Amino acid sequence: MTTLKGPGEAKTYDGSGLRIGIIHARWNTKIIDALLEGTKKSLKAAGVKDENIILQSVPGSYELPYAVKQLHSASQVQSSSTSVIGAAADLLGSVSDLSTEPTSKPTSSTLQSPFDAIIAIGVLIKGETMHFEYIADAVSHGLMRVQLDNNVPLIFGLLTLLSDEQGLQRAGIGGSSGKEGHNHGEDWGSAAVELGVKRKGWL
Ligand code: DLZ
Repeated sequence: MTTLKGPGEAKTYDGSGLRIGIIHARWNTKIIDALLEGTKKSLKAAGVKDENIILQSVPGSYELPYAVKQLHSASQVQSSSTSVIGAAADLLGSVSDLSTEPTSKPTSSTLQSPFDAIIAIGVLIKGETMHFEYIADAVSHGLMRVQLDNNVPLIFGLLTLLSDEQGLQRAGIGGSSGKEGHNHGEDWGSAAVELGVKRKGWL
């Protein structure tokens, strides 16, 4: 059934040749974890190999733009290297998730960046002060800037919510059953694959 909201019917894209970075904040962990599950599920359903899904975390959403920028910087440090992912790990600190060398060889489209697309995931929940507004605005602009500066698709996985329940619903774990709502992570995974594949065609 076609719904009013959502990305609409999309073709299935083959993600088997893609390398996808996921950077997520850890604030509001229960919602983040469910969103991550949904994201990885749709990446894998599209054929993205486990070893080509590179996961990294930062404390809060405010740190997302910097972390994404650092991942791209790895390519400038080590552009013709066989270990751009290793360079990304060095720049972000030593994290085991980032130390795995991807199995697929870089293509012409990935020579500029170790990734075909990056997904930035954060959950901001409004409190009693203006903190939420400032962070939501800064992170949104920061992520758009880093996307355009690096010419690599960046999927906007930042939820800006007025209540905890809104977040649980958008992660598919809402209501008294803990199963209500739609997991937006699944849409972000599909968007990353579509944009990663299309980017190769646009280059
Ligand atoms: C400080 C803070 C607050 C109050 N709320 C959130 C939130 O709802 N979601 C989120 O991702 N991060 C939050 N943070 C942390 C900031 O994003 C950031 O990590 C700190 O201000 C340190 O820079």
